[in-house]
Amino acid sequence: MSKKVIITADFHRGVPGRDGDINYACRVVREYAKAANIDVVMVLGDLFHNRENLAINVLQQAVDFHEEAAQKYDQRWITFPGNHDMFLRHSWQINSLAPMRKYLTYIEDVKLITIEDKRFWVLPFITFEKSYMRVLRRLEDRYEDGDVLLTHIGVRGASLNTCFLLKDWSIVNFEQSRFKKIYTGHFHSKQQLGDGVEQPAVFYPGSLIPFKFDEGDVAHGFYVYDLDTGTHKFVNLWKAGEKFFPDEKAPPQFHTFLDENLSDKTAVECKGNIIRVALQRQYTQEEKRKVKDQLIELGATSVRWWDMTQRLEKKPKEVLTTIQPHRNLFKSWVDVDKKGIHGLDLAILDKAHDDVVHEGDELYAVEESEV
Ligand SMILES: [Mn+2]
Repeated sequence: MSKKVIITADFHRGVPGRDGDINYACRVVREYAKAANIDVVMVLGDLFHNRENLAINVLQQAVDFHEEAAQKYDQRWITFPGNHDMFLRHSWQINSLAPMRKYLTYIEDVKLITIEDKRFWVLPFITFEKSYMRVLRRLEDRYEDGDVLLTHIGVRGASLNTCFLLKDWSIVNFEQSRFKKIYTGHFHSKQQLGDGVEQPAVFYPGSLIPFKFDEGDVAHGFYVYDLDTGTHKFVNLWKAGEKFFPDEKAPPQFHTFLDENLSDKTAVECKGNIIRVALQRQYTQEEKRKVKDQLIELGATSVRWWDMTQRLEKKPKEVLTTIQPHRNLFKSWVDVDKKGIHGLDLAILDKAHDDVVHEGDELYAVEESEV
């Protein structure tokens, strides 16, 4: 049997409201590796989400996970800084991976690693694209036939998101590169650039799970790379998850449905997922309610609206970096109503509280603008 490694990226531990989903996804990778006798997992940057601070629960969950992967599963997880792991824009010196170094192999600089005679160059994220290209050229002086590059960068021509298929304007490209195969993190939708014959092939495994509609409607998962053949296959996270954790709730997919296609939708696309409906005309509240009921009936966990009649450029909404969890939004009302004379129904208020907080968590989880 030939030797394999897993190549994955962009876990973004710490995205608000998604701790459970991210950990589920990581556990799927770990379980898959165990079942397939794979003992090396390479994470192409952005293990953590927040550049400035790391919540204690997020750090502990990551430590627990990787300690277990190392000790109980005997797996070696290797990672290096993506832009989200870097505290400083132009240095790898301070980053969120350093505290993890006892639990995973953390590569803090440009480095060559060899696994079973296969050579992988690691090139962490570099903010200035010109600098990135300079470092790449220098690194290529030491290129040997068959070397593979592992990195974290936005490559020219790659798709920033699935909804608009906007192309990246970056100057970073591998058209003249000596590397034939490049695996990179950063963009969250799985994609390939270049055919690997005429031009080098660049592969994005994509984020383990989607975090917003821009990353929805496409498969998410990881690559299983064969060290002997130099080829890989893609493993769909939800399919693998179903196999290893059949009783657990999987992370939601983000789907965008065009209003005219709603009648074709079934539970297969809706169940457990977050749905956005693109509206091509004005809808009454009553009509929206009916659409929402239909989708909820099919198992959607949340329904959003996207007004296509006003597709003007909107300013991106301000991104909040810290969100305080609310224990009870309506507590102050109840506190004031000491004698219970206003007929406040605690059960209804608690339900309302849960709905509002859930909605908020999802909204802010999907509006982080930095990739
Ligand atoms: Mn990134």
